[in-house]
Amino acid sequence: MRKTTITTCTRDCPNTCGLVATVEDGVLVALRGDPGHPLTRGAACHKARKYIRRVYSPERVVHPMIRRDGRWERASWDAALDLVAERMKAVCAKSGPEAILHYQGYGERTALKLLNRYFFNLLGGVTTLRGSLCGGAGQGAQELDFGRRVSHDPLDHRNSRAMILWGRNPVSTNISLVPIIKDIRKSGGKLVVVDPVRSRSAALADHHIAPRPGGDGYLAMAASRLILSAGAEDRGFIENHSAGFAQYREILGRYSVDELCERAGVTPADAQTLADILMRHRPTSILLGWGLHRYEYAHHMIRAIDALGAVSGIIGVPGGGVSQGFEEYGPYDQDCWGDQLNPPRRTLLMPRVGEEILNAGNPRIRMIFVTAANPLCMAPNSARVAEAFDRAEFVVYSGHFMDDTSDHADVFLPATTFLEEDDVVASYGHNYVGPVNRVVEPVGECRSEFHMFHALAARFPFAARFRRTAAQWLEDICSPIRAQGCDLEALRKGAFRLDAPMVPHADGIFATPSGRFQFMTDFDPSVEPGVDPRYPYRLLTVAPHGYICSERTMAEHEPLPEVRLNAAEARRLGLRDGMEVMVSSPVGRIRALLRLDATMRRDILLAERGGWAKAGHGLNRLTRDISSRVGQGTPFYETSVSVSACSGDGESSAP
Ligand SMILES: Nc1nc2c(c(=O)[nH]1)N[C@H]1C(S)=C(S)[C@@H](COP(=O)(O)OP(=O)(O)OC[C@H]3O[C@@H](n4cnc5c(=O)[nH]c(N)nc54)[C@H](O)[C@@H]3O)O[C@H]1N2
Ligand SMILES: Nc1nc2c(c(=O)[nH]1)N[C@H]1C(S)=C(S)[C@@H](COP(=O)(O)OP(=O)(O)OC[C@H]3O[C@@H](n4cnc5c(=O)[nH]c(N)nc54)[C@H](O)[C@@H]3O)O[C@H]1N2
Ligand code: SF4
Ligand SMILES: [Mo]
Repeated sequence: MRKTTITTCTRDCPNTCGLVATVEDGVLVALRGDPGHPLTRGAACHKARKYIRRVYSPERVVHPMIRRDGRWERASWDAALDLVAERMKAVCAKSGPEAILHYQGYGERTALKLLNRYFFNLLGGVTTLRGSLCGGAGQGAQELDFGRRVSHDPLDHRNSRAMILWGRNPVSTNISLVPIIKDIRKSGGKLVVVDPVRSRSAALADHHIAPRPGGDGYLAMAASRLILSAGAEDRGFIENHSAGFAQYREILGRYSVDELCERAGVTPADAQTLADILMRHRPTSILLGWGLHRYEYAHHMIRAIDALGAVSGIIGVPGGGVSQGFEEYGPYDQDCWGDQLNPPRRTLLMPRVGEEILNAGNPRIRMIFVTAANPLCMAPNSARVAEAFDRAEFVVYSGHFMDDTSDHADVFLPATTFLEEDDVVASYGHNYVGPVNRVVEPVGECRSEFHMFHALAARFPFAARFRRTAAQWLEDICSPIRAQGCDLEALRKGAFRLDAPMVPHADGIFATPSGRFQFMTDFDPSVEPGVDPRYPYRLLTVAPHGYICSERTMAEHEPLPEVRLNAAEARRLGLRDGMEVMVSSPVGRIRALLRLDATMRRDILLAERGGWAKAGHGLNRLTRDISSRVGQGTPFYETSVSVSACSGDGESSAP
């Protein structure tokens, strides 16, 4: 029997594709793009096809497990949930609910996920996280300039006569932008990629500008100066819709264009190229990526780019804008999180989660419950995170595979994938909300987190307040979507475009205190960290092309992670292609396989994030756990490293 079902990909990816799943005799055999999806239009990435292998992987954990005397044993759901409930009750009775930390990750961000936190709020309100491992800094910076971060609908980029991908690599991370880019170029428009690395997207570009990591603010200021000195700025916008221009201009006046370019690590010709694109290809759209967020002073860069957009007259204009992301939890009834049920509870800063858990007192963190995350691999300074998890008495892990985090857990609750559950998902890359329709029966004994928390709630006095069907809950959670005229039955059949502007700020009104676009007025580069000569290379751990974050299996790992270094730099260090090297940072070190690259900047070491520590990867053993100054983001790239040859015994030796 062959059957097709439409659904939506819920993986941590801004594309949020509409999919068509084909099932034969109850087994998923194909996962393709849904041609009926208005934005993703039948495209889906190679990772979608590969996902079938993940669903049926022999490594997938498909039964609840309890660790006894250090060894995992298969358990029934009743035994696992009884144990979890018993420990929760004991911790709450003795230390209060804030002794429990709920760590909700980015693995799946659907409507029903709101109920995970609702459960913990019914429990009395536990410790949760604040800040972000992903987009915090960019959001915080854009809120300062625009009041709210609102992006152009991706379909509006079709009106662009040029596009600047700034720290973003959609060929790997956001494929539905690729046909739009190709169309812009086909009609004579230009693509500029600003990225220290020659990414796959740079290969599509007319111009690739490679600033030093974190140097983008100066590049943006240089281009802005050039536009101003050509008299090509948008006077009308500046006078009628902005605030702070005089101070911004004063900041620009502190440097010559050459000085700015030098600080950015680019040539004056690069800055001129950027300015020329903005002056001659009106309108140009600027798309900010997440690569820009991972710096302590990310707001210096992002605010300077926003200001460049304002000077060049692309704000509020079709085909223009400085766009970044969308609110994936935005379209739901926020009361369903349940935060209003309790007074405000303790939160821990996500970018420093290891340290924060270790320092939490009164009560200390005694129990950790992880959903859809792999913090032991993906949070910075993972050795510290491991120490923190080991300090907790009891760790519950809901997930798919025996990854780095489950290695520190006491109970493993096997979760379904999106192909085995009914839900609704919005996107952080566009304005459509889509149906998650169950395509196959849950593999083994896997349960959706909704059913997990439902069964767990049944063990508590508040059971009745959770006890409703998923469909009933979705009616409530999605009530704002229903109010926009989309009933859930219609949503099961296809994506719905939320009520969101195609072109934000077209009315020239901003949600800032002045109601105007706010130019940056407090730029002080003296606070930015300098380079420690012992660690001369900036470690960039970027999104891999083949995987999403740490979603892999043990079998999919090469023995060592690859790191890429400029070839001349490697020669200077006496290192050769294919050599095993030791990469050291102020917080840790790892072994890696060295690859040389003749085209790369000399001041970076490039690697792909997401490989597991237990498989010999674990790049976050190197990263520093600090928080961005604005937006509580995680400056993963604020880590500098040294590279040296490995001697056989695991000690590093100077070349
Ligand atoms: N294939 C795949 N797709 C994914 C993911 C994945 O892991 N794999 N992850 C998903 C997630 S969680 C996210 S947040 C998004 C991320 O999506 P993107 O932002 O597109 O991807 P990143 O690799 O995080 O960063 C983009 C680029 O920023 C560059 N960069 C680093 N530092 C700087 C800098 O100082 N200046 C400039 N101009 N550029 C810089 C990097 O070299 C990189 O090429 O992708 C999502 N999609
Ligand atoms: N060094 C370095 N580290 C980084 C970054 C970087 O650029 N460099 N980028 C950061 C970014 S942008 C992000 S978003 C974070 C991601 O950080 P995390 O969210 O902690 O990590 P993921 O690898 O996405 O792990 C998500 C897990 O959830 C599982 N999962 C998926 N759906 C479900 C579900 O419904 N229920 C349950 N229980 N599990 C599910 C997946 O199988 C996967 O194991 O990592 C950050 N870490
Ligand atoms: S991973 Fe991203 S691009 Fe691939 S199918 Fe899912 S949403 Fe689409
Ligand atoms: Mo992310």
